Amino acid sequence: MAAPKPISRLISHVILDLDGTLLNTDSVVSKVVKPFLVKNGKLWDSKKAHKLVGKTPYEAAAVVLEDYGLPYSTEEFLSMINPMFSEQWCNIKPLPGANRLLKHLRSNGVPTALASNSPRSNIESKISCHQGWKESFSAIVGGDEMEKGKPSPDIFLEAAKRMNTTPSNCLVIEDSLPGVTAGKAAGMHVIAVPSVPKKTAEFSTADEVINSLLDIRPENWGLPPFNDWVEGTLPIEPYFIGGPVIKGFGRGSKVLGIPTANLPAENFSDVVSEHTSGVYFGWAGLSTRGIYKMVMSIGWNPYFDNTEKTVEPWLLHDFDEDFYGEELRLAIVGYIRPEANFPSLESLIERIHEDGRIAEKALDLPMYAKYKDTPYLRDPLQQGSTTDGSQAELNSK
Ligand code: ADP
Ligand code: RBF
Ligand code: MG
Repeated sequence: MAAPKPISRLISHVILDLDGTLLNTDSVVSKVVKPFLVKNGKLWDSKKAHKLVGKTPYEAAAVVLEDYGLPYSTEEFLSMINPMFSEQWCNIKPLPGANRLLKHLRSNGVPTALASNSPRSNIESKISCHQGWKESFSAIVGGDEMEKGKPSPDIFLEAAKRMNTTPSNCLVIEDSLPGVTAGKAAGMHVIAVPSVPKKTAEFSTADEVINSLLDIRPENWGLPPFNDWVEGTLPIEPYFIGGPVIKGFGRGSKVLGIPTANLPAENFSDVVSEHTSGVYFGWAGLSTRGIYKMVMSIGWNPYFDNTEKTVEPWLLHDFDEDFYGEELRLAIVGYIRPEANFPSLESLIERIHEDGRIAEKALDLPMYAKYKDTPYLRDPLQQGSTTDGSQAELNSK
């Protein structure tokens, strides 16, 4: 990740975007638009979805109509689709790190505003589904309150005004290009958290580009640091995935000397897409062998520039043989760092070994060690994947 540019950091106020920054709205967009298209004899193309990021609902609707050649006016289309969206507001999940960030800003008394291209009433509905969110914002500005939405700076300028501060004191956190453009045009500091993978180069106007909210370092901006990192690791809400070990790219052992037991990501694509790419660790259960410490990457392996998001667990144990086809269960309990590119293969290998040492040590801490006994890891009969521990325990009974 690019280091923040050296600028004077006198940040006292934070302004957050909502959709794609705090909330995983994209998953609901496809849930609503997909069936609508099917009804109209069209097929949803997930590769076109990125075009909707950062747009006002009106602009996004116009793009869909044009892309799929639908015979409606933008107004007609919106009036048909808006009720379907309203039903989904509370199904939109917070992105990884969103709750943590809001809690942190709130408990440290950092005034925080929400500035979104969405209409004010939609914003209110969406945030009302999440405990503590409404109280986290000292100002909320919606797209319908201003003449021009992002990329115009107006929404951000208004947010600063309502917090009684000046733009140069404000740090904007945004996932979209129009949002980053708006923040810079407002004279603010901007962190980009692109929600479209592998497009970081387009965000060069931002002061910093990070992979997910988990990677924010508030102290870089003169704000109070997070204090939940433990020995180079960040505890996460554990999640559980598993399946038969499949063939990967055939380069883990050969090219890196680090075998990774690949899992079929399509079996739990919802779980994998919900979690940001990065290096994580936890426990691995192999049905006939036992439970082992594990460190893994989830993502596109920037060094190799893969086109598919893969799950690559390295079990921290020397095995005498391969175990393709065997059932592998993972309990993922903590985060180490974002995926990165490296100047050389040697530096990538060195970094992965460092990740291994961090995981090895951290997993002895009681807060992580306790998950070694999760029944899900041991039970060879339990199929599929779950996202939370209680469910995993229920299923394995
Ligand atoms: P592939 O590209 O097919 O995943 P790798 O070179 O990454 O091939 O090797 C992974 C395979 O090596 C695993 O599927 C597993 O059968 C075996 N293996 C042996 N030791 C380990 C280990 N410590 N961690 C992960 N996989 C291991
Ligand atoms: N690949 C990258 O391109 N960048 C990374 O930062 C990265 N980190 C990894 C961390 C761990 C703990 C492991 C096990 C793998 C990592 N890899 C990373 C993935 C590696 O490139 C992948 O396992 C091989 O490409 C094998 O397919
Ligand atoms: Mg592999």
